[in-house]
Amino acid sequence: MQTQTVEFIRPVKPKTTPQRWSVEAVEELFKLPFSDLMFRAQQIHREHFDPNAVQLSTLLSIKTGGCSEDCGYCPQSAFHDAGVENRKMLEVSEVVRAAKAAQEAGADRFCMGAAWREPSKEDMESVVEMVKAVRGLGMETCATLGMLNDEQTEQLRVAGLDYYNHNLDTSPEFYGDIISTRDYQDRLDTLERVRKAGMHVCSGGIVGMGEDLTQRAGLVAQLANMEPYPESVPINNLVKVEGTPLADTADLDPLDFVRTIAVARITMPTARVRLSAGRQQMSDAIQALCFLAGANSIFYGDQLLTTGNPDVERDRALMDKLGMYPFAEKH
Ligand code: SAM
Ligand code: DTB
Ligand code: SF4
Repeated sequence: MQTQTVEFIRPVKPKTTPQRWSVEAVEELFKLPFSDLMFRAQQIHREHFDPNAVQLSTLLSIKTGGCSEDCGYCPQSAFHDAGVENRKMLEVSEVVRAAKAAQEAGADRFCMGAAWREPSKEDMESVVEMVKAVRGLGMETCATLGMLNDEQTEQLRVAGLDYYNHNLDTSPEFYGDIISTRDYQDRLDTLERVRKAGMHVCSGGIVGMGEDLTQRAGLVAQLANMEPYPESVPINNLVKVEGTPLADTADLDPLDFVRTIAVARITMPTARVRLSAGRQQMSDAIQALCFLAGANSIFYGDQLLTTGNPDVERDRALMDKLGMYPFAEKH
């Protein structure tokens, strides 16, 4: 791995590394002076990663809309009228075509997302074929399909799934304000099954949903205290979609988003922290601060699931401007 650590900012290991992060300790990190927080995050980032390399994941919605869950942020919930057209599952050939295009554009991971509470037996048959085919292209595979049982995690592992994305989304205390059709424990149970099956865990959350600082810290503490913590941690800024209950939520101060990235980096030093949804609405300057705070992964390609993302040209220009490069091209 290429390291570019300069002597005078060589990371200093804290004398006592907390094994478990209390919500209070995470909240204290959030309250640090901005420069001190960024400095700590940079130290830890450089201890574990090439600070100029960014991992690129492309998303594809393999089944869109009509979801039976009532997540307040999500345009794909059947409870809301966000104008998303319900579509049946894509054919395997369509998924492979999209994965090849993503690979040619420089993505190294391909994430297949479905608007399901959980996949059915028939759904799993198609998903298994998709995972095998994308893996066959030499890409890392990721899927996000809702809740899984033991049989399904095993099927995905055998098919060659590298990562399973299942977000905790917010703190246990705020969860009920956002979702009523499932419990926090349901999410934790699926994550445990994914881990037990031997796949990498991708789990993060959304900020800017009206949570207070303690609740934001509560999400990070939950993630950081998982044993082990997730290999991949997507931090999403709420994309406000007309027709969803959260459409009129007050804007999060962009610097508070940057702080969340920094706190995730400090509490989960070896995780890939992904600057996820919300980049289209973000300035280059804020994105640069997110990279400085320890983000080292992005969604790459002009579409998230149902909403937009910066196009490849804008992201390539941003990487060039910052002297950054795709992780897979240099490593
Ligand atoms: N249905 C599956 C599930 O909920 O796990 C997989 C797809 S779901 C769309 C994946 C994740 O997208 C959610 O957990 C949430 O974190 C994120 N997401 C959905 N709508 C969003 C929005 N409007 N803004 C930011 N993130 C969002
Ligand atoms: C994640 O944490 N964010 C992605 C991915 N995992 C599946 C999804 C973002 C969705 C944003 C709203 C949309 O495009 O529908
Ligand atoms: Fe369904 Fe996932 Fe959207 Fe919730 S976040 S409504 S489970 S697609």
